[in-house]
Amino acid sequence: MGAHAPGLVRAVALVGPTGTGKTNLMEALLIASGARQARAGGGPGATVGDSSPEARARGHSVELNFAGFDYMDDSYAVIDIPGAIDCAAEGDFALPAVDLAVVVAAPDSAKAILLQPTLKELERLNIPHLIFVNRIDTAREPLPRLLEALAGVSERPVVARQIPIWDGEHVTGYIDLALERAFAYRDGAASERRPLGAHEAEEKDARFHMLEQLADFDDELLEQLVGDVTPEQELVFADLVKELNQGLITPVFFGDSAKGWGVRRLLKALRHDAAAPTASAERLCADVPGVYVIKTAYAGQAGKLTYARVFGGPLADGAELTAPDGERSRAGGLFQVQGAATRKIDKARAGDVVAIGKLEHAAPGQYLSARGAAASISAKVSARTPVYGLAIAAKVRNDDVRLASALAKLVEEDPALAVEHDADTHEMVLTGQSDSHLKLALERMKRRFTVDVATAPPTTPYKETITGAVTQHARHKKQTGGHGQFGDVIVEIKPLKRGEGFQFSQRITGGVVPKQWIPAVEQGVRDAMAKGPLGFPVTDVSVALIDGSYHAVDSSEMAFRQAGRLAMDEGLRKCNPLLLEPIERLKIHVPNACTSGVTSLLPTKRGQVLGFGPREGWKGWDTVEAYLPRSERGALIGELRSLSQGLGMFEFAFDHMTEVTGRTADDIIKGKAEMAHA
Ligand SMILES: Nc1nc2c(ncn2[C@@H]2O[C@H](COP(=O)(O)OP(=O)(O)O)[C@@H](O)[C@H]2O)c(=O)[nH]1
Ligand SMILES: [Mg+2]
Repeated sequence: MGAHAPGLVRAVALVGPTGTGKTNLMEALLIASGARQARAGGGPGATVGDSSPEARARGHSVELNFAGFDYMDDSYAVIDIPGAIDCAAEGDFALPAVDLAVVVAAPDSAKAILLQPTLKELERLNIPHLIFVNRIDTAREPLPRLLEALAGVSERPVVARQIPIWDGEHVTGYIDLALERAFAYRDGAASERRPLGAHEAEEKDARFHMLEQLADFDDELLEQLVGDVTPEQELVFADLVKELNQGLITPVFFGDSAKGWGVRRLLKALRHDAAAPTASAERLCADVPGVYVIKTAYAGQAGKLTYARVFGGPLADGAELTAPDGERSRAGGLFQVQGAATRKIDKARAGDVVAIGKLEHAAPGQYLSARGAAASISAKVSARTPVYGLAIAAKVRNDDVRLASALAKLVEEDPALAVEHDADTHEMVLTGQSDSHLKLALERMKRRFTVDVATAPPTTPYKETITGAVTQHARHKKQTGGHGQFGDVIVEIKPLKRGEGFQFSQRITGGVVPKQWIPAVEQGVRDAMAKGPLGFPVTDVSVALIDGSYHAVDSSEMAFRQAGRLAMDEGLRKCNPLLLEPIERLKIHVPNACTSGVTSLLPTKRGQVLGFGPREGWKGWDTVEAYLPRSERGALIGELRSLSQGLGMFEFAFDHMTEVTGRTADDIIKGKAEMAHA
């Protein structure tokens, strides 16, 4: 990058679905601003973004790309946010930092729905955003249809600031509705002004519609329109800027990043329309100087790097920053980031997005205060439900400790990852957004921390119970040399209602089992319930100790525990054991065109649809409520996404255990027995 421009430093996010050309648009902005030379070829590896081995291997972005450029008097920090679900959390934490988001869309009304999750999040966070319809050279449908589709997925009115000019089947230029000027696109260069000519009537209509939309939020403009007064150009521009930044409208621009069409026009929109960083600081309620943390990463030799945006004043290398919990750490190096390249700097300007070295106390979404006392901000990034899990274990046993430390770093870097230790199955389960999300994380871990892991679908925590009752006698008796062992009990074993768990009681009279050993009997009973006759933990059983006997010398705690265990081992087998499986209650959210796909998918997975209706707060979406066996959830997210253009999502919670019988039960029991012998 060249010398710093003297003006504002603004941060802009490029967001939207995968493949709409965000990374390409970042490149085009860098080229159009003169920060970078145009390159022949293109594709992954040729752009500033997507330089990591993981991104290159996949041919699309899998992490945030950072770059910056100067344009006219101002500077811009651009964050290219990938659309893939595999790195969704990174984007979640980046959005609150920016002054403006450019939602990059395909020129296809059928794909407009893909923008909805992004638009919802921008609306929720109240971040000013515009839509850039990219690849306009491939557009084949009339503008009104596209605009209608965009309006269908945006809570705010979408306002076309331009209309495309068609030459037969192809778009060759645009009319700027604010300036009332026509332009012909030129590859890699500024567009060329043309006379409005035959487009005049069309322009007048479209402009009038734009003014009507603006007038919905401006009485002065409304009066002028009603009174047939031609509004001052100044007023129109002022309204466009104000209504964008107040979150009242979402303007729409067109272009083609690969050809460089409309990119200079977009630069001008950033310059004229994007709010100053002070507005974002206000939105975040960041009223002390400091930095908003976008992302943290462990970068080999360099150690921990914190990507953050500077607010409220410049930040010098060595500055002390206070985390929300009051912990302090010092900036150990400041870096300007341009894709894979970093350049050391002494000072970051207010508004800059920089990488900060060795900040021990920093996590995504935090605001670190440069003023000593901890500060808090208003942005609440919502956590993503971990919808997919894999059981993991180090391939080499000696790697266990290194695996734990590598996982801790992975989880810190990617807030959508979590590691759970399943108390029932004793497995370590890595959870996240999808199979590819977890594979990506493990691939990174292998490359950066050289820890290799084996993965498997997580084991379902089945249980078993009984349907019959029995009164069981058991005696543990051993005579080995001097001291013997003697414990003798009679227990009543009965089934409980589903979900009641375990109850133990005793009705011992006359001290036939001495009081001090009754807890040992209960312990023995519990020991046996850890693994019942079918091989699973036993639940929903009541056990009463009703009788027994002891030996003055040989009885002991150990002996009674053993007797309790024996009684259960023998007794449970006589009570018609029954397999139980966990059932979860799901809320599945999909665009309503996919609702019937979901309701017919669920029964094929032994699921039970409880009902469906409109999703709260999401126009055009439904929420399907259902019961689904836990064991079927692993495959659900993949199938759900494939029937919903990747948009489907769900929440789940354990609901109840239910009986499994027949073939399904036989297979599960056989599988467990084979595992035990393996
Ligand atoms: N024809 C055309 N191709 C584009 C355009 N923008 C991006 N592409 C291509 O579309 C593919 C995906 O672009 P990319 O920038 O990686 O998309 P992203 O997933 O949004 O970052 C790449 O092969 C680009 O070269 C465009 O405006 N026109
Ligand atoms: Mg990309």
